[in-house]
Amino acid sequence: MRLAFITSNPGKVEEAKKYFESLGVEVYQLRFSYPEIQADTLEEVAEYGAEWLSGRVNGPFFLDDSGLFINALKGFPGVYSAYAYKTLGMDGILRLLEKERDRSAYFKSVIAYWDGTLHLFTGRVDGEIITEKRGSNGFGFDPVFRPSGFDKTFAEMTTEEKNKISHRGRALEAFAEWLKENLK
Ligand code: ITT
Repeated sequence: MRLAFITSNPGKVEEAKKYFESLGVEVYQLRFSYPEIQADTLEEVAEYGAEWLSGRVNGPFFLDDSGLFINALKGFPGVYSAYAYKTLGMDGILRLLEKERDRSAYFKSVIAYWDGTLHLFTGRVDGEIITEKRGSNGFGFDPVFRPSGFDKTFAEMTTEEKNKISHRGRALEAFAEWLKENLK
């Protein structure tokens, strides 16, 4: 089986490819820009994007909308993570947290799969924003996020290690379980 992943982010594709490799499913990147609406939740953004694409893309596809939610910043950047990454960057986020004692945060990922109807799968991982960047793997905010119970940041992990515990890995797991059940 081949699955189209609609995204502009090669880092996300790498993770999904690695995850599905062992299950015999081939994931490929399809670049097709779609509107990311301003909304309060990742679910709404993912749902709108998938519905919009459904009339324009042939065959089944999935997309992933994700974000970093920092508790001391009341959940910011959250749904604005891509924008915050481009504008503030990791250094800007570290500066915002300079005087904060509570550095807890979580990543959340929502996968929307379209096969004629819409299916949503979510995953979350808790952790903290460390005080300086560490590691060079992964993408986005990985160098400043250390998942709870681990000494390494996501950027110090291999894709396989990150996939086992990450928000996206968990959403992919739920998606894969569903596929196994429904494609019998
Ligand atoms: P597409 O929308 O084209 O898929 P994107 O990078 O713009 O790609 P999002 O709109 O979902 O993706 O934005 C999420 C942002 O949150 C992303 O740009 C990263 O900065 C950050 N992010 C999401 N998942 C992450 C992860 O696993 N590790 C590090 N940063 C992540």
